[in-house]
Amino acid sequence: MTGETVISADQVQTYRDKGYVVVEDLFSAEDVQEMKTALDTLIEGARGLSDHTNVIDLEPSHRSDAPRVRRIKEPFLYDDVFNRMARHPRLLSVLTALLGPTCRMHGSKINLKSAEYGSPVEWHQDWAFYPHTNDDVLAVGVMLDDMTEDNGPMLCVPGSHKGPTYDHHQDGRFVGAMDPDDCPDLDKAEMILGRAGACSFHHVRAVHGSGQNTSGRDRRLLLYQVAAGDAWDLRGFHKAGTWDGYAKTFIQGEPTNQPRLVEAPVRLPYPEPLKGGSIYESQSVARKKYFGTQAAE
Ligand SMILES: O=C(O)CCC(=O)C(=O)O
Repeated sequence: MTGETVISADQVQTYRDKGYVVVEDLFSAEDVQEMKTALDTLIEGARGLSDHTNVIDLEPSHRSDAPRVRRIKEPFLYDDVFNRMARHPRLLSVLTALLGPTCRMHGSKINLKSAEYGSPVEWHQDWAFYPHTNDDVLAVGVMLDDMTEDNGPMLCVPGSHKGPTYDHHQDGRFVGAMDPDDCPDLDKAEMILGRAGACSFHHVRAVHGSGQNTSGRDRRLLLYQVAAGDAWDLRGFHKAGTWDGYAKTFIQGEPTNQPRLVEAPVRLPYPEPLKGGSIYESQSVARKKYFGTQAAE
């Protein structure tokens, strides 16, 4: 630990009240460049692909000779820089303030949201995907580019983390998106903005989404899903497989077999989605869309 204060008491209160907060300059320009270089290498794997893989999720307008990537899945498995950055002392200092001294990273992804065509993400709550025994669970959004008003910034509904868990099902199957008419407060959503190197922290129950990027500038966002060490995934070990695999997901502190339980409204993401692989694929079959999509050239 550096011992320095990375997040102020006011910012912690903002997170508690609104369900999200942005911390500027969490990563240095050198850190961001290192992550972008690793990302460029991962993206090269899309050339020649005709379908999504376990690593790469493709934009609808992708062509094998003109690759367009929507998401890199679990980047920390493929380049150690994403592991190191998840354990960066400045990030751990913020996670300690928001979640406590014991935390585990249970997932990670990079949403590319490329200039001119980067796909929208429909309104949802992460809690609908991975409910836990308590809701000290959040997503860190590491801004690899400036996130501005016009490049498809993340939008969050203030206070929604204290509200209901919305239905993310359609025709009895999990679809990974809410019916936008169910939430009366979408018009109160705020843009999550910041410079490259800033991080957003959004609560697992916060209602959020983002529009298409029709601007001329990329909006690459690395997301780390982090849970307090005593928050147990209600789906069980899930990807971790075994206790040893689970223990390896801890980025600070040690695992416990005595999870903390709190009262919170839960809906499980079952029956499984008709289309799996990524949130984009699951949401693609949702009939009611909120965010428009312009056909990409
Ligand atoms: O990239 C975004 O704007 C939204 C991210 C998100 O909510 C997700 O990928 O689950």
